[in-house]
Amino acid sequence: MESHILTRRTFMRIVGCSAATAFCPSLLKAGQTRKPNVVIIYADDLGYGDVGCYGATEVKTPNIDRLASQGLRFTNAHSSSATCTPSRYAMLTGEYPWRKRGTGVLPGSAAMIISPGRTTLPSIMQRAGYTTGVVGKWHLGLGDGNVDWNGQIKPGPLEIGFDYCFLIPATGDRVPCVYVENRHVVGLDSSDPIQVSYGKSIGNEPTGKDHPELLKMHPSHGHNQTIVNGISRIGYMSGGKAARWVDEDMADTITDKAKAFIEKHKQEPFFLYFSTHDIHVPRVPHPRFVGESGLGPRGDAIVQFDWCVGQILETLERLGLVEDTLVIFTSDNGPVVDDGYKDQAVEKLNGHTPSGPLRGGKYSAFDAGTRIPFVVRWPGRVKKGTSDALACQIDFLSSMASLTGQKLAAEDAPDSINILDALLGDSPAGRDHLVEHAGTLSLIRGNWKYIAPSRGAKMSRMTNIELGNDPQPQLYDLKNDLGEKHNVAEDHPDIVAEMAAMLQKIRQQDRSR
Ligand code: NG6
Ligand code: CA
Repeated sequence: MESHILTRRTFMRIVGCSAATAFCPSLLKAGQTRKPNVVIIYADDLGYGDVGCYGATEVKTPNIDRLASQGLRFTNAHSSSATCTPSRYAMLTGEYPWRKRGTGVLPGSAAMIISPGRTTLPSIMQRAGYTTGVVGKWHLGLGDGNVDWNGQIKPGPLEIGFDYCFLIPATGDRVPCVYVENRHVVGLDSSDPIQVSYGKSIGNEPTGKDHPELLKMHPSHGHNQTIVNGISRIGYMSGGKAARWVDEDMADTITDKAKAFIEKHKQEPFFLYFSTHDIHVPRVPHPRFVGESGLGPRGDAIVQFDWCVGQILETLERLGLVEDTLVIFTSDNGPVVDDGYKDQAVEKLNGHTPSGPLRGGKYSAFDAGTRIPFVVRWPGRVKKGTSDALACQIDFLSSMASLTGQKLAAEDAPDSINILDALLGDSPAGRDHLVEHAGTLSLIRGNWKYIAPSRGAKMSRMTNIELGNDPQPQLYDLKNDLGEKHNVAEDHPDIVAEMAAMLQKIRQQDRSR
């Protein structure tokens, strides 16, 4: 005889939750079931066309492709900016970066630009009972403006909601070239103190400018200051010799730390922001990846990054956490080929198209600047397939608040929209509109993209990227012209006026949520 009593499993299925593990705050009392862990795998400068599941054929990314085949792949998802610091600022605060001065690409000596005490993505996860960690590239500043790398480094991630951090303080190409774990430089010998300068030269170590014969990789633009590990960087540093990183080991080092964090917190809900150095410059993969792609160091860095993704996925599998973990894979901004080192990226492209079908790249107002690979996997809960929903990393904060059953205060996360239904695949619709940031601002709404007039250079001579600047307004129909080849502003003055006014209004108000 068939029972009329619903088993918990059946009930969960009917209400749209996966069996045994799902967390439905609106349906279940706190503590009744386990919340999903959340892991954000955040690549650096990885383009829309750089991975197999987005059409790359010249470079193989089996782990990312596997993740995509098990999850939901977004075709219209964006970072908030076409460079790193502003994108990350937006992702962690839920605020458009252009609202705040000082959120541009930061030097390694910058103060932290997220004020302690404000609501952040990690702080809301902490509030929901998660153990929170960030491993990898930070680039949001550390300290209060006069950081002493030899003492306690504060404020930093631990002051804005992370319980643990293991950091590349700024970028791989910026000093200081050391790791920071929680509040201290790792492996520092106190008799060899670190000094850092972004102004005058400091110490007496050779620079790339004066001693190019010491370099194993030469700069193509900038990057000619202190030499660390045979590579000259942006900025000067002296001391800290024992603590300096070895670029070739960086992916292994941070992946081990990310795995250890997962392992350590496997019993509790955890939130991990795993922020890789790959595929940013300098591209110096471990020798075991050298030559693997046939595309030179840039392609090899993609292969290495894919390996890192595989390591995280295998760790979740080994610990039996796959069904309990929502994994998001994405990138902080679009692709660049020559970003300042002579690493054969241009010469060895071999037909590979980092931007895929999109125009522009990193730094650009065209869509390749900010439309990035974006996959969400949570087996049993996130519907598998493809989503065209308009999504942005700035929305993680509101969406994770919703996932964990929290209400945000009115002043929190001013531009973060709750798109949880889209992220889970329950709804084909994401945000209504999105403001994008590069040299100028753009507004995406439906099929239309409006790029506000700007006087900047049309083309970057350093990176050879079209920046999207134009003194005339630009309007593109992304549905029929994804590659933004035909500016139809003159054909649709009414739409241009409407979108310009809307952008102006969003700029004037201090919030859009
Ligand atoms: C640029 C650097 C580039 C990269 C970028 C930041 C030069 C000439 N170029 O200024 O190499 O570091 O800043 O990249 O120095 S990001 O992904 O962190 O935003
Ligand atoms: Ca970046």
